[in-house]
Amino acid sequence: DTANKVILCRAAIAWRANAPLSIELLEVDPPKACEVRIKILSSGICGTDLHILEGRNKVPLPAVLGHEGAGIIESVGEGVTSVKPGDKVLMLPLPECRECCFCLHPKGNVCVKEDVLSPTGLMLDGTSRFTCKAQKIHHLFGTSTFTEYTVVHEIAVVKIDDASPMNKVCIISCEVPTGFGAVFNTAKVTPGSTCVVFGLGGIGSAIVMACKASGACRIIGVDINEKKFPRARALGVTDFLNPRNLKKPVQQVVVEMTGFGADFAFEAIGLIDTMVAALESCRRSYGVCVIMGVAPNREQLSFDPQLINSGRTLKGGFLGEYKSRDCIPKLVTDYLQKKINIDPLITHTFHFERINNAFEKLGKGKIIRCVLLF
Ligand code: CXF
Ligand code: ZN
Repeated sequence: DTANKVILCRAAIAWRANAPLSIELLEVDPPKACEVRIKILSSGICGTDLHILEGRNKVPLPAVLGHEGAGIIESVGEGVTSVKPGDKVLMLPLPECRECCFCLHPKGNVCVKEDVLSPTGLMLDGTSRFTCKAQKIHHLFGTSTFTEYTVVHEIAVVKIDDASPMNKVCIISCEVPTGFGAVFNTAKVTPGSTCVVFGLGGIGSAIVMACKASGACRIIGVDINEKKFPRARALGVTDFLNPRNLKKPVQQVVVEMTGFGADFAFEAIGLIDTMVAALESCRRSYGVCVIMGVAPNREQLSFDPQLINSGRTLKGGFLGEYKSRDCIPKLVTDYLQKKINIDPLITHTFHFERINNAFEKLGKGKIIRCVLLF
């Protein structure tokens, strides 16, 4: 029985950016009031984790990274009512307190208790539950999944169906809602439309699948890595553009291919230039551009305001604008009932201990989405 005791387990610690993670023994404190401790069974590696490790997006370090996790509740702190030990759960990088103005708004999902916009790497009481080598270790986005055990707030965890395959559903913590929600909730892609997707990684792949499911008749995929093209074609991409092989800017080519531009454009990379290219790729009057990539810290987006004056809409939204606790269990049941398919979104599976290997391959574009198994 481990309840109320410190758990000593293996975790991948990011001591600093631009260095491999180190697998260390981590002390994980018991959950305080309104918190839960989880035994992690699987975790996806998201592009955001890579961007943090590369130092492109800053969070407080040292930290346990990872924000796509599936596991089982080990113990709960005082006052926890929505989950109990033994429950299968997903961890949520955006919490849902159900009390703040954003949670109470019918469309809001960026809860005031989030730790994404200006990350502190701490629990809501300003402390950490992780210690390694007598040093306090930070959390990430209130999740931290690259560890055998983690502690999260009750508002950042949700029970999922007992029949959930735990080696797969972890990607429903971020990749799946981010990609599907960009299409279904933010853009609202319509049948017969033309879409362009910048970046054919994990999020871009999910966007392509959702565009196809929405009845888009043409899906233009843009990526500088041509090795991603055959797989993207199988998911629904009809036309490919490698900007490095073009004599003109890619947005100009998209406009020429489509007459006036795409109906819907998606940016799933996180670069300023591709954000502007996506906006310029969509048509005037009613084109919608959705930015899902997260730009490097402190960079500014600038573009000709006439793009907006002439009727384009520029949008974005964390986690595909899904309210996390309300909607993520439903995505899991939709998967179990075969209403949505997520299997093609997992390209590799690695044992947790091989996490550095997975990051190295992800950095080189050799992996789309890897699931770590514990
Ligand atoms: C992150 C950052 C914003 C909240 C969800 C997780 N998005 C994509 O990786
Ligand atoms: Zn993510």
